[in-house]
Amino acid sequence: MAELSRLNERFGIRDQLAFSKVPGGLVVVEIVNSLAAATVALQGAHLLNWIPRGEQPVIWLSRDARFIAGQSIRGGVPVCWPWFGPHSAHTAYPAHGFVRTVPWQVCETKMLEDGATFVAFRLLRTGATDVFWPHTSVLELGITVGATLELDLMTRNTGPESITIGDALHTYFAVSDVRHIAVEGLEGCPYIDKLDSDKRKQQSGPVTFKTETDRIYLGASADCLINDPGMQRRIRIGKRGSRSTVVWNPWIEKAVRMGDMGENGYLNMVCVESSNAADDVVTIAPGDEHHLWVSYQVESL
Ligand code: TA6
Repeated sequence: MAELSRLNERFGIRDQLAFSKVPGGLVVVEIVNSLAAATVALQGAHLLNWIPRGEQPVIWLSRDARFIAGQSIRGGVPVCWPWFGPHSAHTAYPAHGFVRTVPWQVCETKMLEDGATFVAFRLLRTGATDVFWPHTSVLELGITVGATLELDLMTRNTGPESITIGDALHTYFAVSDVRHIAVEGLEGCPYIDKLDSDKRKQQSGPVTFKTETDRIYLGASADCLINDPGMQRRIRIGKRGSRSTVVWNPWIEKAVRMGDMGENGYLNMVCVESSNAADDVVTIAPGDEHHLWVSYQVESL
């Protein structure tokens, strides 16, 4: 309780931003302003939902998501850092890095002039995190909740040597029916097919979904559009500081094996992940910083 009162006293914004606990005990920050509503868990600085006013939810969260300390939450926007996918050398290390299952601290909250709300989180460095990442660096995530949602993942290298990172905003978007959507913006891009022995292929036309899909698009810096006729909308994904885009849907069998996707949950989500993965990892010189920035916006079809 003391933690919540301390957070609300220091960072709360009357009628706009407040801290609470969800069943399972994780602390979340809930934001409601004139433009939108959102919830973020302090574990992993993990955005769980975003609903622009007058719109259907844009971010998908599994009905069977578990909110347990130390476990990743199915849905929302998990932050993958400082590697994407399996670790290249240590097979026992967690997939997608370690920061999505550890606590972050709140470092700033503010109301913006246009009515949006800003909240910033910083990764809490501990002995446990040093095991996975023995470098001195600062990791922060800034989130702006408004009619547009913006996320800015900042890595600052405060150490004496260059560091190389892979990162991703592993966003689960809500869709009416994944079998009837199309993702534009990746036409002509090379990709690694994770379901076909990492074979390298080239995208022709928009991406559509008829089966399990798991691809890393390389050198993909353009905006993407998720066209969803069933919801009569498209979601525009703008980005900077990201050279890869990962596209994923587990389909039926993998979803059942995962156990936390919810019945037929795979039909209502698609991951389009702005990232720096595989060939596109980023090297940051001492004193420098890197920003992986995204913006999400809903447009009518
Ligand atoms: O981003 C796609 C992916 O790498 C898939 O291979 C799939 O495993 C997914 O991430 C989910 O990973 P998770 O570790 O959250 O179960």
